[in-house]
Amino acid sequence: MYVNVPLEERFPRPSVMGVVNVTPDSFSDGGVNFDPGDAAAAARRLLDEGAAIVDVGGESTRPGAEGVSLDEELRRVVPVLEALQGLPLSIDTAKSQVAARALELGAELVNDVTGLRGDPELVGVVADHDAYVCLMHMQGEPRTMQAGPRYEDVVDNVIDFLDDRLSFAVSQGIRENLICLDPGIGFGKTVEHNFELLRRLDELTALGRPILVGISRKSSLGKVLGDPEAKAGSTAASLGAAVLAYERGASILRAHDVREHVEALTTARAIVAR
Ligand code: HH2
Repeated sequence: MYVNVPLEERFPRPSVMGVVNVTPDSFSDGGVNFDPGDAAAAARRLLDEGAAIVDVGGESTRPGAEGVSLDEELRRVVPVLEALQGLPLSIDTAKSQVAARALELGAELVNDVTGLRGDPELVGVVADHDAYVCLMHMQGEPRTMQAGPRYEDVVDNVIDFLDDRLSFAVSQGIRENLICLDPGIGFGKTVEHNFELLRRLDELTALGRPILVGISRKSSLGKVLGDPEAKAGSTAASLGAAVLAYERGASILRAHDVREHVEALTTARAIVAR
């Protein structure tokens, strides 16, 4: 057992979380890193480019995605984690056995898009390892979440949800200072819901925990540029959104194009921070 420093010290604002999807079907990099050697090389490159941590995922959560079995998810991510031992890694999973294996192999952070609602064993695994955790908001589940998402007030609803999940995690033995929160851009949300969450991000930071934002390449960015059928957005559009999210309080930006994000956010920080 090791003791982690508070998440806000480990990931000073702004930090970049690089993304490596070991999947055949992720919306932006599906198939590119399905081979474990390619995935490990990609992760090393993202760390060289300045990522504070690399998020390794074996299950796509894009709209419409079907889940994968435990065996298949382990088969995808374990060789990659083994090849990267000793490097700063996060595991993007909702499965307790995948998280446990990743933490044994040295991963620091569990990134659970279900906010600890998917697998009842996961909260205990995170607590036992004293690991960092990201709790994300999602309405519905990936297969159906983009079929007419509705909210009374998207920001108020997301705040209530994240507050509840934060209390739950702490009640189950996870130290509060190891937790970050994520509004879940694109997870059961329209373009306007996503943009309202970013516009009012200061209301989420008032929860008192660092906020992680993942908008990199998401379809809202393609849609706002005029393609209503867009499945992804460009790097330039991602950078515009990331800089704005940082300026409104985001701590960690989850991104595919790490070098560009580090350059943009370093510049933004030099302008904003005194
Ligand atoms: N977005 C994706 C996956 N995991 N985790 C957090 N905390 N926040 C996010 O916004 C987030 C996430 C979706 O992006 P990607 O991993 O590129 O695609 P896919 O789910 O298709 O693998």
